[in-house]
Amino acid sequence: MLDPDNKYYKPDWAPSENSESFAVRIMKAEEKKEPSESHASFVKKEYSVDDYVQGILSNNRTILAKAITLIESNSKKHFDISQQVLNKILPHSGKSIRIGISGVPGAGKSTFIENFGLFLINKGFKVAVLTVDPSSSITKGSILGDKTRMEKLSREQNCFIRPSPSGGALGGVTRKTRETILACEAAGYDVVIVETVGVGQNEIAVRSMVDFYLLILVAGAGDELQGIKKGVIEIVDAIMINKADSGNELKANAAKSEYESALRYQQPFTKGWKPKVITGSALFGKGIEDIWNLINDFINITKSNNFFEERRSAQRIEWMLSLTEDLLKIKFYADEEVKKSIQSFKVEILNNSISPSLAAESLIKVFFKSVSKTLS
Ligand SMILES: Nc1nc2c(ncn2[C@@H]2O[C@H](COP(=O)(O)OP(=O)(O)OP(=O)(O)O)[C@@H](O)[C@H]2O)c(=O)[nH]1
Ligand SMILES: [Mg+2]
Repeated sequence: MLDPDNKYYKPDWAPSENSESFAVRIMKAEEKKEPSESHASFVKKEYSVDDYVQGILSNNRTILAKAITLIESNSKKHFDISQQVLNKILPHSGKSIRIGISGVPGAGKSTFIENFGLFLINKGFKVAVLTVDPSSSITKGSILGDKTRMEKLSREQNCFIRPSPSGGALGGVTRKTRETILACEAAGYDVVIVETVGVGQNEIAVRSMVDFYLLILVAGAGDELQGIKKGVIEIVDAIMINKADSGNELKANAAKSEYESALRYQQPFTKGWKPKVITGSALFGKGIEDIWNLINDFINITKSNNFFEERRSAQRIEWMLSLTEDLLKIKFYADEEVKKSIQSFKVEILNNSISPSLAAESLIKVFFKSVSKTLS
């Protein structure tokens, strides 16, 4: 039988006899399907604040992802909704272990996170991975696209992977990542990993939102500090010398000793904890368990000396202050009176008829006056 599934039919003009040998067949068109109820509601539905809150708390991944999209949005309306959602989920956040991971491009961060994440999932944990691309404000995130591949991990039900988009409005990537951490925690993720490429400023930002900070380096990549600013070594809790495999073990061990002695002479960043250096191979799964044991020791020590909570509290306060600064800046530059004055001061400065300091002070006065007018 030519067409057991009845998928094809003969055209009207086909000869009625000898039909099996006639070469032309027409495939039946698929019946047009209406979008299913759930699909339609996914596309169209506007969720209320409570829908978001309930969805997040019950770990509905679709709603969690949509809530993060709101957090990431630069629109004022989305920002307002996301803040209401965050306020409601705040009491349910904070229960995860937050781990920051930095390292130069190609050090093996993603490979490590994939194997480490799978290791944690096997232990029964739920893992969220947020990847921060510092260059995204310049490249609009294009670099990240093909660098976030953690294929095996992303297929796991108990894993949630989310790249952070470019900066934009208030607080930029930092605000978005911090708030995304809170949403993931409220959804029940036990370990939240924040990956960032090491280019200086970002390590400090990531350090300010995590409990444990791991730097991944590779031995024998020329300069021992590999473009990692020296200051970064001062904020680490552990360094993993990666790619200690395929004949690279000796170099890795030498690098380990070097970093150990560098760390010996510096003030530990975390009270009661001496930063550790280990060698490993993210690709072959070496050192994964060591890092997890180390993190557990770290959590035990910092919880028993209270530093864990102290640091989290300090991070929250610091966060409020830095947002206030950002907010002031945004409002300042958006003020019409300020905009006009900046233009006229520019001319005066170029004419040397006012000093930059005096102009700056005057601008602040213009701003305050304008604000008090709008308030009265
Ligand atoms: N031999 C060896 N290769 C590794 C190891 N870890 C990662 N690699 C390889 O190094 C390359 C870069 O690894 P990634 O995990 O993408 O590195 P990354 O630090 O996330 O890189 P960026 O996201 O670009 O900053 C890939 O080809 C990996 O297969 C390792 O332990 N040993
Ligand atoms: Mg990566």
